[in-house]
Amino acid sequence: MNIIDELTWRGAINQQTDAEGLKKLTSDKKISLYCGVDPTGDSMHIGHLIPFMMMKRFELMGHHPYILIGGATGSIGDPSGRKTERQLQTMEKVQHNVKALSRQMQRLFGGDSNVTMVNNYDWLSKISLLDFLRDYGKLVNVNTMLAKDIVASRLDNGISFTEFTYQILQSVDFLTLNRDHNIQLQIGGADQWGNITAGIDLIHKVTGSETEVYGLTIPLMLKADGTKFGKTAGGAIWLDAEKTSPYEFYQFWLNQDDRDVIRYLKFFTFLGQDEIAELAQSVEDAPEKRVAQRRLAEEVTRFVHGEESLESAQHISEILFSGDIQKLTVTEVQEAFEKVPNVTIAATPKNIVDVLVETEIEPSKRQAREDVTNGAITINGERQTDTTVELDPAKHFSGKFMVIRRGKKNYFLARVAH
Ligand code: 629
Repeated sequence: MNIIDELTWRGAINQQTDAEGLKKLTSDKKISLYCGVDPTGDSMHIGHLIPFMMMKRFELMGHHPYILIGGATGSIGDPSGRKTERQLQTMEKVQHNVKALSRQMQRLFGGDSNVTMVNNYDWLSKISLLDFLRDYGKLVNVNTMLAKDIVASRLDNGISFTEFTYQILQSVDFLTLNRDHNIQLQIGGADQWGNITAGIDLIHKVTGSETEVYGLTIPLMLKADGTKFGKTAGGAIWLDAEKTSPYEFYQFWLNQDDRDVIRYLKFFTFLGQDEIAELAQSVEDAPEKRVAQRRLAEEVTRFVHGEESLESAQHISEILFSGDIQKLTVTEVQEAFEKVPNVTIAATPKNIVDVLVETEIEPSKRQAREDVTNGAITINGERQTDTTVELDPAKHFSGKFMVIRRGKKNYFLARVAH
């Protein structure tokens, strides 16, 4: 199958500068292509994953992807998708983020694959202001720049000259990569259309209109319920395990709506057409089994965090479902209850009612006694109905934690003070 057919059935194509030409080119030969990311943070989130997963698909079909880290553009800031001017980051911060992102990219898409990483600081930082204005500025028309959606939408509130210039920088990248590495295609999310087409214009002006270069964008990921994709109450879903634990990451995918899960399988996994068709059938026939969601969560978690973290995320999920908390390891307890309210308790044994009141899990002794008697309180997975029981924090989880549950769902992680 041709890569463009592959992307088409995945629903991954939004716009192309020349659909017929690109299909022919990619059928005739193996090409080099690129997609960039700016170091605005020290980790990517799942939204970033989309174009890079698509690049990986090009690679699987023998093409050569280049990942560009925007050490230079990241110090300017892309106005795309933003209503207001960005705050400049310090150069130190940019460099720190370049390192962190490069490491993350290398782990996800590097290894022994045929992917090349480049940093546009290597060439953009060397251009003098006069050269910039003479070699490139002279070739771009301000009227055309103003007409780009991104810029046009900012004219009411204003846009600085710095951000306005961003599209020229990204254009110089495409030109440089085309010249030096024969890169013929740039891909990106739908918000990158203006920057990508600006690059193609510049290449044609500098090297001649016969230079064969293409642009392709991927649709913005939407959710069936109209809320923003990739965001939860707790914020973005990050690829860095320190920011979003593998367990939380796994749960995020597991909890997707039946109406969305198949689209996500097409975007975020390498499963083929037949397998995804079977999973689509399972959503139709037995949605309550959530086979598709489980497969999605498994595939994406394995890709981003590796087999071991996947297994631990699955283990935590099973145990929380069964309620058999004591089977969790100390590190699993931390991961499982990272986002629940934390309280502190003393290391010495203490009466259950006192613990509940002192930790403010219960507002009063009366309420605490009532909840214990009614069986609403479990300690480390064991229901406690005796209001005179002494709780010994040393008993489980190496004396580090005690997991307290009130009612069906309210978990508290009690950290034992030492
Ligand atoms: C220099 C910089 C280039 C080519 C691209 C770039 C970065 C680009 C950008 N991309 C977004 C980002 O960095 O801002 N100007 O956060 C982001 N991208 C992935 C997808 C995107 C896009 O990294 O393209 O659409 C998100 O899905 O917003 O020579």
